[in-house]
Amino acid sequence: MTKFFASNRDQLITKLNGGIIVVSAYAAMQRSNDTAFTFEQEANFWWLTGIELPDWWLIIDGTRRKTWLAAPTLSRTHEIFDGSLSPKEAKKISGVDDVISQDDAKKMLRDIAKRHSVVYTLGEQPYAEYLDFTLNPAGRKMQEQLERTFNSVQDCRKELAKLRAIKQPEELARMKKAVNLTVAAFEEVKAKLAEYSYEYEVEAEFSHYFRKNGARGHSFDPIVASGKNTCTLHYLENNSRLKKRTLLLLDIGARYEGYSTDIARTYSLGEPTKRQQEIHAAVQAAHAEIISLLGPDLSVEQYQRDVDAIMIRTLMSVGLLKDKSDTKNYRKYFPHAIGHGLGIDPHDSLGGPHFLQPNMVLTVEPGIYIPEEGIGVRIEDDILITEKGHLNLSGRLSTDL
Ligand SMILES: [Mn+2]
Repeated sequence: MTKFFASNRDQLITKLNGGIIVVSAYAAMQRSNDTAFTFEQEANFWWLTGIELPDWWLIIDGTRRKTWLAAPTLSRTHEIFDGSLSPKEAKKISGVDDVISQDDAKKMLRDIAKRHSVVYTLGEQPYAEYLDFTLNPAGRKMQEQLERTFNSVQDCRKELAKLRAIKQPEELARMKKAVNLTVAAFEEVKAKLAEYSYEYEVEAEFSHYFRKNGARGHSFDPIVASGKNTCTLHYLENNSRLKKRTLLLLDIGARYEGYSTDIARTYSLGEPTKRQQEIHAAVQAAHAEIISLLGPDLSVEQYQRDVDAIMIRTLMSVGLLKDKSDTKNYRKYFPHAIGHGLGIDPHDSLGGPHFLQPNMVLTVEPGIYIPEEGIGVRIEDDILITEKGHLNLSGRLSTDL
């Protein structure tokens, strides 16, 4: 993959017309007392370097086409407990010209700032205010440090998102493996459905399957929701007893070789009721119809209008909407987006395109949630946009109840 990371840096240099780019890896985050959460790298940093460790920096001089990694200075204790990466190994993974210390990097940046007034970095994440959690501090720290050195610090998140939205052959190969692994796990769980008594047993089956087959684990915390829990969109407790004649909503994806999957199916526990069958069939039909719309050059605005029309018609067909103008109930019974980009992150940015393009990967996940009836159904597939249309990467997994 060394060539892949090097060519990604070249693509970014071209996109920014040369220029100086400095980005930081994520920092490790505290779990409790003196232990850290399992480290997950910032997706852009990984895409540019392949380095999976915290606190490293990438420096790109786009004018001279030179690249460096700056290694954090680790204490001896830190090295003994957490291991480290030698400069030689880091160079081999990333293909950068050189690996230097962060003290040397700071001196170098002061020097570069004499010739360049502008530096690009990954600033504060957009929508930061809407996210109800604390962001990783590494990006902000880097931004503040650069503001002390350069006249102007500019954000290159958008440019990176646009580049990353178009998946390359190496990435598609990995994503297909991740999808196949997730599909196989769903098939195994569905075949053994009668054996489980609690939601967490189903979760454990997926975790076991993923790790046993070499996946890092889950792309996101798995959703295993039964009965009324199916109406909580991001239900994560996964601890209820499975009751007969209720639904089981599974929204899960393996993370494999750096790439995410995101698939949802809704199954019935025992014989489904007439109403459960009716709602499931309605979502299943909408899901197939929406996927059939996808292809290159589809206007994103037009797609959203068509999705709304299909979902409104679907909700009317099962008696949940009286007419098209009832937007309040439309948002009540289908309260989330129809999908999102997929890649290194389970919610990868598509770079805000006006039209879909070949080699974008996105999810399609219509759902209907009726809290007053304890019925929630979601069906989600991972779709690759191709030159001629689309390919449903998870399409071989049955969407049946
Ligand atoms: Mn999703």
